[in-house]
Amino acid sequence: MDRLHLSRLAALPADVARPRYERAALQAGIVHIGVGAFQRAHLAVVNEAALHASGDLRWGTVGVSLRQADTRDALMPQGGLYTLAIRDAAADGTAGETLQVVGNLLDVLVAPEDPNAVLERIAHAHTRIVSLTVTEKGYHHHPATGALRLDDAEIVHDLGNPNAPRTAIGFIVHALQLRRQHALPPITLLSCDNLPANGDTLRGLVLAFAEQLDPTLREWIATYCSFPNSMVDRIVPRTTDADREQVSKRLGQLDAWPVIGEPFLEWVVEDRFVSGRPAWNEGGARFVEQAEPFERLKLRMVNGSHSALAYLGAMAGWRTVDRAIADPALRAYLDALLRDEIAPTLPALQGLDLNDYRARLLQRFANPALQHQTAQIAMDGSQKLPQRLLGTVRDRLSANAPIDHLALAVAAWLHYLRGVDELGASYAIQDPMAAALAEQLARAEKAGSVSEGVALFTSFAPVFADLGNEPRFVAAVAAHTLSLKQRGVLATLTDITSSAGAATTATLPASR
Ligand code: CS2
Repeated sequence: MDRLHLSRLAALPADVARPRYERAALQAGIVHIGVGAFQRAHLAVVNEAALHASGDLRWGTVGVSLRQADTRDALMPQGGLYTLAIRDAAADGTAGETLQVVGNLLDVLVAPEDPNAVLERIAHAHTRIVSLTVTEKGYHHHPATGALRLDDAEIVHDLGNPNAPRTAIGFIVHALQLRRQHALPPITLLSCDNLPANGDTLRGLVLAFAEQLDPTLREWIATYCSFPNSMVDRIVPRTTDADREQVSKRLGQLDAWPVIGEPFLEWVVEDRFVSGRPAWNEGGARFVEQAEPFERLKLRMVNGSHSALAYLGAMAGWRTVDRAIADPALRAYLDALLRDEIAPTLPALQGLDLNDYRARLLQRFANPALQHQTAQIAMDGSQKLPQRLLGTVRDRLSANAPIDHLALAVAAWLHYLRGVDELGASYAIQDPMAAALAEQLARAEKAGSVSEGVALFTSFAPVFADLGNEPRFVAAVAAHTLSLKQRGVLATLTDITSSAGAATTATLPASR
């Protein structure tokens, strides 16, 4: 089979969408750090629509991989082209799929192979935006406070190695130094990760790093560069070999790394771009003055419930999100969590009906065509829980409101950290704090009672900060931890949903 390539676009089936702008004239105005499946299924597609609608060819993308060469090796033989497969299922269960070949990725740089090429690209005259999807742990910050971890080995390395940094923060700051030295215009640094106030957080980290190097550089960045906050939303499961085969078969050309996504897409961005921006509104992005309320909505509703589902689902032996949510007790629990404990902590947003948002979200999770693995969402819990669940817990505690469902999600994380599910299958804990968490868990398990153990575990400040001192929180997590240990996920879910009076849970949960 021929490889997907610009020279073969005309041979693609008629129903496959493809670039219609003059690809050869596209400049690289955007450098994207963390060119993984999410960026390719979200930002890049919105950017593609902007290119089609505006014809402004300044906005091609150069991707940067901070660790591995696999994306570059898969995509560059295809001239940077790849396919996005949008998958959904009709009411009768038959899966539907639409394909689009995306063309605005011009190059992929592999940072460890040639860090200087990355620095030069960011410090290039054509570069106007550096966007990031490096996941929560890619920021090397304290998850509970957002402060830069100056004791982090990679950050220490990057402070001392201006020509060969390893982290996104290191590359950005050293490259901004070059831009300043070369008297190039400032740029916009756009975080698109699932962090609260992601732009402000990135700004704080970049300035803290720059301060260590050169306070005048810090000043230059603070004065001239911008860091818009943004909310991104689209479920993008990891691509499998079966996906590669299926997409290539439909294309009639081999695509070594297509990406898969759901139909839903949201992007809300603060309109603060110091050197211009693409017409992303043409691809569905919404430019606003303040993104914080949208971020909070998304992190708490989508990601909070996603993590709760992932830990409970993984422990019960449900490997995919759609399988987990097909269980009536789990679905009733998530519904109640969203409606009764998360939604009341959110500010009113004009034009937004939280009931519709919740119903649509549960429908998104039920999409059987995505095969989104619970294990994928379960990873990196230490980096995710603070903004997904613990901020909500804090707000509920100060309002003296119930936290029972939220506490079950936290207990499910503890339960998951044991490393063996209820069917006896063991798995590795993937988390940058895995060693510290394992130590904390071992100490907790040696405690005299489950309550004392949970009190010990929740004293782990990098994740829980002050929450370990909240007796109501600790007691609620302990009660659920005990139930999960003794009776398992299904019985615990049935208890919580029936005690909350949820009418929908009269039926017994289906078998796994
Ligand atoms: C998920 C997110 O992997 C995870 O932790 O919760 O990637 C989620 O699918 C996206 O944020 C949805 O926009």
